[in-house]
Amino acid sequence: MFGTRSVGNLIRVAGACRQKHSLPDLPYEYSALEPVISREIMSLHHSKHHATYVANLNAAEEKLAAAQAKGDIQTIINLAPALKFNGGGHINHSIFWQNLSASGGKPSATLAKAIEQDFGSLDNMKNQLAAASVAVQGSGWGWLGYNKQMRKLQIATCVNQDPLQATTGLIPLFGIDVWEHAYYLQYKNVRADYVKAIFEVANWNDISSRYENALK
Ligand code: MN3
Repeated sequence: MFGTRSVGNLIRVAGACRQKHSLPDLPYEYSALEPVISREIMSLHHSKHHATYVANLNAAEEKLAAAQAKGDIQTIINLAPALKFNGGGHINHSIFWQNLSASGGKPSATLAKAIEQDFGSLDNMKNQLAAASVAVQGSGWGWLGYNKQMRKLQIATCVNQDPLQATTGLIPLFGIDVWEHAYYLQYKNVRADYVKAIFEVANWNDISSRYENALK
């Protein structure tokens, strides 16, 4: 039997073991994606925007742990939006940096075949993903995802920082951040130009390996 004191100790130990999230390093220099995405955008986007999601996620998790320790259900429920927004922001951007590369390459043979099967051609897929991303009202993301139940590639969009898999069930392969902070300094109000250009720096090695992992 645990006495009150040892339960308290267990909670403290669990709290101490909880891992803080940290901002992942970019796998390239801030200037690596120029001229498609400027150094200034990449620097602000990673070191300010993504860093803020990480800091606010850690802060929300700390409050959650304290509320759980006290059995404070009201506070736990009230923390849900902050966990979703900042946790989603951290998940989405961690994928996004990996999804991009100066040496884009092309889809693996396996992914190329699936794209052809589900969209007719690579250009059709790009056009559908671009159109969906441009059409997101306000802030959000356009995604190429994999539907494991239907064994199909699908295009989807999410608002705000809602993470694709938790929201739609699709496994994220390639995401396009269409928040204004992702393009406004360079493309101003013309989101369509940014979305069209981003395919030039799509990291097909990363996208293909996400697809191949999703098949397992
Ligand atoms: Mn962003």
